[in-house]
Parts: sequence; structure tokens; C-alpha cells
Amino acid sequence: MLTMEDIVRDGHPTLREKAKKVDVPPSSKTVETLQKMHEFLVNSQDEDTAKKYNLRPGVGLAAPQLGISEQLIAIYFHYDDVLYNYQLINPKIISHSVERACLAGGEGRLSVDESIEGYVPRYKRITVRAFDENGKQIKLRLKGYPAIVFQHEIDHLNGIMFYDYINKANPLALPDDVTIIE
Ligand code: UDB
Repeated sequence: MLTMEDIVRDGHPTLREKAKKVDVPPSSKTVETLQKMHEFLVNSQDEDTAKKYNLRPGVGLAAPQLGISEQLIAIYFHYDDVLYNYQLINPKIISHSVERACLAGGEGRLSVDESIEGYVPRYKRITVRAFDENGKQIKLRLKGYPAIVFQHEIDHLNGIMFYDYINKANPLALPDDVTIIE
């Protein structure tokens, strides 16, 4: 199983690279990597397992966070009684709203130990095209918190960090018309 030791720290070069596209249908190696990423998220949200291995409860993980420069993400969380459980290959935002949204408490990241304060404005609604772990093409429409999690993970595939979006002069400055998600 993966633990925090498998997650690269901020400053690791892979986090700033553009991750490579992955072959579809996926190789058994790719399927295995996705499965491990999924398992890490599930373990991290299980109280006993998280305590035992000192895991921070994660909602999403991107392959570059494991030092693997490939376009793979895993997502696992419940929101509004809906389970968002995805293992995606080559995910891409194909359209988005003009409207923005951000989390009231800002964003953290598994690769960043210390907390970095500030609003991270993102698109309020996105449409994502990707392949699932079976190599089937899928299209997802997301809004609000789920849209933010997907944008956070897809950014990792493009070498982008959440703190790149924070207004350096005034981290709590907000552009107009941004919905704040509590
Ligand atoms: C996370 N977890 O996984 F609202 F039970 C964060 C970390 C960085 C704190 C581990 C998280 O937000 N968990 C969470 C949130 C809840 C309720 C709950 C657990 N990520 C994903 C990540 O680092 N991927 O690269 C950071 C999130 C910040 C906003 C979107 C993703």
C-alpha cells in the first residue's frame, strides 16, 4: 500500500512537469497504479488506517504526486450524499463556466506540508473528458466543490500548483463574482 512516504514533497521536479499522455486501453501497470492511488484515498479516509499510518484524509491524488509523470488521477469523496469515485486517464477540461468559485478555507495539498493561506479562484462549473480504468471514454459535468477537486488534480498533470492562483500581494483578495463555498 501507498503511504505518505510515497508522496513527493513540494519542490520535486515532477510536480512542475507536464505529465505524459497514457495509452488507452491502459496497460496492466497503469491499472495497477490507478488502483493503488484509489486505495490510498480510501485508506486515508478510514479512521483506523489513517491513524496507524499517519495519513492525511485525501479526496484526490494525481500520479505526479507519486513522482510518476503520467496523466492519471484518482478521486474519492462523498459530497451532498453523492460518491465521487473515479480513476481517470488523460482527463481534460473541455469547457468551463465564466463564473468562478473558491473554497472558504483555501486549499491544501498532500505534497505541501505547511498550510498556505489564500483564496484559490477556480471555475465554478467544468466539463471533463477522460478515459476510465477500463479504457472507456467518459464525460463528466461538475460544479461547486467537486469541480474544484477535479481542477486541483488536473492542474497537477500540467505542473500547476494551487498556490500559483493565490494573489501574492493580498492572499484574501477576491476577484468580483466569485462564489465562496463554505
Ligand atoms: C486533499 N484533503 O486530499 F472537506 F473528510 C486534501 C488534503 C491536502 C488536506 C489531504 C481534503 O481536502 N480532505 C477532506 C476535505 C473535506 C472532508 C474530508 C477530507 N487534497 C487533494 C490533493 O492534495 N490532491 O493533489 C487537496 C484538496 C484541496 C481542494 C481540492 C483538493
